[in-house]
Amino acid sequence: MKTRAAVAFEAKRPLEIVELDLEGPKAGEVLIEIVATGICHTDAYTLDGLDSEGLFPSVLGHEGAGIVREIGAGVTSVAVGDHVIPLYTPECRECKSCLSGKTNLCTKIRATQGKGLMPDGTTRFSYKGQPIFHYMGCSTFSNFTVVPEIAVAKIRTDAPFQSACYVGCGVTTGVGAVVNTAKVEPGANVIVFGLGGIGLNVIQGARMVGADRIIGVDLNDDKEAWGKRFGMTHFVNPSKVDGDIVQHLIGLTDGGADYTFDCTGNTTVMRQALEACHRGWGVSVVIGVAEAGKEISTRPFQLVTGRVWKGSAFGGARGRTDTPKIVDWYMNGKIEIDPMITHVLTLDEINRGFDLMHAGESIRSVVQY
Ligand code: NAD
Ligand code: AHE
Ligand code: ZN
Repeated sequence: MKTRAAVAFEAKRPLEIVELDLEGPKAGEVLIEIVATGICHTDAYTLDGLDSEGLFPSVLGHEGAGIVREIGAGVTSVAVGDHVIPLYTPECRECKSCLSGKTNLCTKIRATQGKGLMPDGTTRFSYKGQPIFHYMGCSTFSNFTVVPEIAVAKIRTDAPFQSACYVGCGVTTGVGAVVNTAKVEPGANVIVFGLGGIGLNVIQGARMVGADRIIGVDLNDDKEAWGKRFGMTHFVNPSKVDGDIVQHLIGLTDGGADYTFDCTGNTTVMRQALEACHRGWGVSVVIGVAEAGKEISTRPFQLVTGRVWKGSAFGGARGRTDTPKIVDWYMNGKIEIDPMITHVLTLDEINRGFDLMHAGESIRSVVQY
């Protein structure tokens, strides 16, 4: 079949809207009509050539929602007509990682997914006879996409696609990092670095679990109002602090935060986030994705004295099990999504979504097909 898609032919070049050829689903695969997709900073990072796993030409996009249009042989967990979210973190429920109960990082198809291929080692997309790579196992910047069954979460049919797509990455990543990874408890002090599409979801997750002080840190003053809208109690712009930002934050939290979250991808900020944690028990969670070649560092004494440095992918959420529950939380009013969707674009306008993100003018842009 044919599908309209925004293709990343090369790094650092705008996406091109073209018609691709798409092979139907093979055994264990599902054809999804994507109805809406968000644009996450990770898509921009890959397009900018900063991802060591980045492949071109490819169809980017990993934050989508849509409808199952066809299933391959042997598919049993979803049916034609189901409303679904494609998952960049699948859940096979039989690999060592899934069975461990200790991680959401299913390993069943990670090797081929990282090479831009389906589990059988081939790609379903092509353009003028040349293969086009998949991206993060999702490729939601195409109106139709094929994904493995273990990477499909079935969601309720009354959830609007425009909001549900954000659960495919940003909402789950931010809220999940609070609930699953850090396990923030009521009354805790929290610092969130970077108040974009992820950081604001960390803030609303912290509010949901009853955190006390929720401090937001961002270089962009416009983010103060955004943070307050979702539960932030204090805002700090590091460029306006006299002296050391870490000491300033430690002063605001009576010796350091119980939990800090990096949502910037900047390795200097990651270090500040760790060092702004309370001696003895503070936990710092790295969510931001750093560019290829970057490394983090701190004095080991920071860890010897009880701070814990950890990371979170997809908010520690088990894709097929937890994603439908997060959609329920949204539908039941436990969390908000709609106000964060600042721009709704057509596929032809997708490059504007990247421009808005880089200019700090959007929280989430969503492409509606
Ligand atoms: P975004 O562009 O919407 O937001 C980033 C925010 O960080 C902006 O408000 C920006 O002003 C702020 N910022 C940038 N540099 C800063 C600095 N030095 N100090 C303070 N604030 C700074 O991006 P997003 O979509 O929210 O994504 C945030 C990060 O999370 C990215 O690195 C993205 O790749 C990553 N991410 C990780 C996961 C995961 O599973 N771990 C999932 C989604 C996104
Ligand atoms: N491919 C990069 C790392 C990219 C990365 O860390 N991706 C996150 C999701 S970001 C979503 O917006 C993730 O879940 N990683 C786990 C995984 O298995 O990819 C690199 O550095 O090579
Ligand atoms: Zn993402």
